[in-house]
Formats: sequence, C-alpha cells, structure tokens
Amino acid sequence: SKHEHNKDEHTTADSRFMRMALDLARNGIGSVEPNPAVGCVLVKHGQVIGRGYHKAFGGPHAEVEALSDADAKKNSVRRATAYVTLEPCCHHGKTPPCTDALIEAGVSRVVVAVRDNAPHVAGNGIKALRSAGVSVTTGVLADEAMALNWWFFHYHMTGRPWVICKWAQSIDGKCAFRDSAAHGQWITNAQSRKDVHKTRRRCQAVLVGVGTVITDDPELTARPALERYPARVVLDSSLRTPLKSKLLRPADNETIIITTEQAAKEKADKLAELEATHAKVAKVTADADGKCDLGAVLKLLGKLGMSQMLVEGGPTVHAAFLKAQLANELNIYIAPKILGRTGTADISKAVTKSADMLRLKDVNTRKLGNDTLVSAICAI
Ligand code: AOF
Ligand code: ZN
Repeated sequence: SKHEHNKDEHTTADSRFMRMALDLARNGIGSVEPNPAVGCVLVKHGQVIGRGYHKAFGGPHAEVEALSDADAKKNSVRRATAYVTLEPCCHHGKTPPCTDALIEAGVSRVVVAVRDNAPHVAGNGIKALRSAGVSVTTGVLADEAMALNWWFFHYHMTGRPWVICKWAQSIDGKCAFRDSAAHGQWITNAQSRKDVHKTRRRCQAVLVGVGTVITDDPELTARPALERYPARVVLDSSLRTPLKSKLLRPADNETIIITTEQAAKEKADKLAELEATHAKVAKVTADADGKCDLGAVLKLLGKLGMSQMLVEGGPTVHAAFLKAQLANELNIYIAPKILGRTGTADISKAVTKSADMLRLKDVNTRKLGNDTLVSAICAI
C-alpha cells in the first residue's frame, strides 16, 4: 500500500545515513580500544553536513568530531539530525558528555543504532536528549552496530573479556609439525603472522599456556609498539614458567601468571621466585583436572578491566576454551599445506561428542597471500 511505501522510504533514508556512520566507525578499530568504535553523520535537508568517528582512545568522541567537521565546513547544525552508531554518552569521562554537545549545537533529532550498555551510560544518554526536547529514534541497523563492537556489549553484559582464539593450521587442521627437525618452521606465511599484530592492538590481554612459554619463549608484544600495551597472561596451573622466560623480563607490557591455589601452596619456593620477577602472580580455583578454572580466569581478567583478549595457544589452551564454550570468536589462519601424518595438534579434537559440536556464525574470509584467514563468531 501507499502508506507502507512511505514508511519504507523513511526507513531507507535512516538506514542509508546510519550505514555511512557505521562505515566511518570502522576506521577507529585498532586505535580506540578499550573504547568502542563509533561513527556519526550529521544531516540537514537530506544532505550530509558533517562526518566524524572516534579516532583514538582518550580522544574526542564521534559526535564531537562530526560537529567540528560541520563547523569547519561552515555548516549550521541547528535543527539537523545526528546519526550515531552508539547511544551518545552523558558522562564526564576523558571527554565531556556528547549529549551536551549535541543539545548545545541545536541538533533536533538523534538517530541511535544501539543503546550503550556500559554502566556510565545505560540509557541515560537517550533520556537526557529526550528531556532536552530532542527527538530520538533508536534501533536503526542495531544488529550491524552490535556486530561492530560485540566485544564491548559482551564485556558489559557478562563482566568477562571477549575471547578471540587465534591459531594457524594446514588445510587438514594440523597446527604443528610432528618431526622436531621441522621445529621452528612456520605453517603460515609472513603476511599472516604480521596480521596477528593488528588483532593484538585491539586487545587488552594476550594469553598463552605455559607449554607455549616453555617451547617457544615468546615475547608477545604488539608491533608496531603501542601506547597501550596488552597484558601478557600465562595459564600456568602447576607453576612451570621458566625463570629465564622473555615474558618475565621488564617490558611495557605487564605479565600476569595465573596459577591454581593448590599449586601456589605446593610450590611455595617457585611462587616466591616468580613473584620476585616483574610478573604478577594470581591464583584461581582449579577445575576437576587440576587446571586453572577458565571461568574464574575470565572473571579475574574482567575485574582487571580487560574487555578483549587474544588467546594465542597452544593447542591445549585453545581446546580448553572451545570445550568450555568460552571462546567468542575464532581467527583461523589456514596455509595451503597438507601435513597429514607429519603434522600434529588438531584443535578440533576438543570436540568429542555430537552434543558438543561447535557452531559458527558471521563467517568472514580474507586472503593473506596464499593463506586464508577464516574468522567467525561462536554461536553459544
Ligand atoms: C560516545 N561517542 O564516540 C564513544 C562513546 O573516557 P571517554 O570519555 O572516552 O568515554 C568512554 C566511554 O564512552 C565508553 O566506555 C563508552 O561507553 C562511550 N563511548 N560514546 O558518545 C563515542 N566512543
Ligand atoms: Zn561521547
């Protein structure tokens, strides 16, 4: 009917401008965390008069960027509509409230994709706008706006970091070479390995198992260097971290060794030696196998303010996260190789009964030279 047609047209314009705001927001990924990526478009008489996005942690928010863009272009914002991918903030954080900036500029309508569920906003931004007489529409492209910052909503919903499990494998799912003569050989190419550093930039923590510390002695720094360094977390249920490990040397990235209360009691000497290094040691309860309880680990890291964490392995740790259904996102770098019986460590072995089958959604693929990155969200 004619009526429905009009309604669709209205919706189309709103979603078109919101899509522009979402595309702007994406530019901030990798620099804004632990803040969410946010974009804003200002529209008047159907014309875009200002664009902005949150560029870097600690910097101006998307709305303020868009307002100054309009200002720089000598566009009047009075009675304009603002399209924002996240509910405007109403708190005094590192920057003043965006709601005040929008109200003072004379914006008459704000279209919000999704509510900010952080406790310092949580619907109060929308309330503040409405009580100042601004008309507010919510829920435009909400699913896409949620997907853009899934980790942020997850963190405020659960208090646990968003867990990204990353590994490299051959086409036939092997993550390591069986033959120790091949040790030190990479499965994936240099481009894939470089790509991992981009993911580390988004995270406040990078986690490995003590097995990886013993065999690879990794440094786990983000290159190029960042202003904010992700903490390096080691799961070490029986305090086996070698005292000579690179992770224990002083660096801008702090190191947290997580062990069990039991191990801390039984190995008091080793505990004291580790505590004397630059690392912090934290204790959690053990699970039925005497390993660190992963739920407790995530709770601890969430309390430390870590909202996004990259799990770098090895295979035992990945398998544990998959089995506990505590992985939120998988980043699998696949090399065009078949290792067959020369390969080992198949993470998918973690799934042993049909009821535990892992289902993935929002699957994306990207080519990195001849390697392929498959990223997906775990449908839990
Ligand atoms: C917005 N627009 O572009 C972003 C928002 O410490 P601050 O001042 O940077 O505030 C960070 C919080 O603001 C963050 O936790 C989230 O709730 C919100 N992010 N809000 O209005 C933006 N990035
Ligand atoms: Zn704000």
